[in-house]
Amino acid sequence: MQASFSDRLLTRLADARRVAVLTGAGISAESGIPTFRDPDGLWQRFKPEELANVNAFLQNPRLVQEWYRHRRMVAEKCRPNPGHTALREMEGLYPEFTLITQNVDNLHQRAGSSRVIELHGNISRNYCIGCRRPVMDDELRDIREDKPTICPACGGLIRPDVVWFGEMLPIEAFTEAQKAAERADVFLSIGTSALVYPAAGLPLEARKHGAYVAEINIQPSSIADALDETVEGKAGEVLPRLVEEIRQVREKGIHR
Ligand code: BJW
Repeated sequence: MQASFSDRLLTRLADARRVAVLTGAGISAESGIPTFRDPDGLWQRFKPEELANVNAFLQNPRLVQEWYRHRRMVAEKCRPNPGHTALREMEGLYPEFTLITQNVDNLHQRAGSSRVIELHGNISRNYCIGCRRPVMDDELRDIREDKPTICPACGGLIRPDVVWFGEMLPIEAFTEAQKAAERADVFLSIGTSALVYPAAGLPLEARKHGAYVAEINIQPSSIADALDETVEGKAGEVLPRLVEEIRQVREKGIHR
């Protein structure tokens, strides 16, 4: 069954000048990238405490590097889906449109979204924990199968440029995301379980500051009760229809 949009959501989106969007792993699920917490998600097979924190990395850098290398390869082979494309199109509908993502997979950028605020980093980048220098993939050619990858310049361990549990989010990115949430007329939270903070607090902040806040998810998230509405459905199906309907409402001047 196709999800339908409330009159309020369509009217608010048709009239809005400032729209902010937060995306999570669910938007990339239809591209073939597993989410974290769904039944077939990454955390069913690998525990976050084993792979997504700095102590795990220091204890077994080779395992963590290998896991991220594998995920990087998967992400590179996947393609943006109609959900990513619809958000790129949505950007053109508003004078102020802010796309905030928790995803590290680069798919919004590859879909052509012009500015993406990355809260949890990007799996395609690495840096050295010794000299903090960004390390490019082509510098990592001499990878030894049995040894952790180290910095060609200083010998420090190379880690993915992502945010693990217990680490601060990039301050500039988070500040921008907060500002966008506070200013938004409409805030959309898409494909996220809203379990991980501080990102999960953004829709709540937006609502506190007067935005109409809707989520798009295959099931209500952990914060659904605190939002204005949940549109149940797959992001890759719901978002293209939403963009189309916003255009129609505007063209016909129908404010239902
Ligand atoms: C579909 C769909 C389809 C499926 N269409 N939908 C306040 C309260 C409690 C705890 C804390 C708090 N503040 C901070 C914390 C601690 C912690 C935290 O939040 N813990 C909770 C888990 C309890 N947060 C942190 O540690 C953060 N740092 C921080 O706060 O710094 C300050 C500090 C410093 C020092 C000490 C203490 C504090 C950092 C969080 C970093 C998160 N990192 C990860 C890994 C990134 C790297 C990697 O990719 O490996 O980020 S964890 C993982 O979860 C990843 C994701 O970005 C993040 C969110 O997951 P997401 O995107 O929501 O995915 P899922 O799988 O959970 O959900 C998918 C959703 O999609 C589901 O709802 C589906 O239904 C839906 N879906 N298919 C639409 N087709």
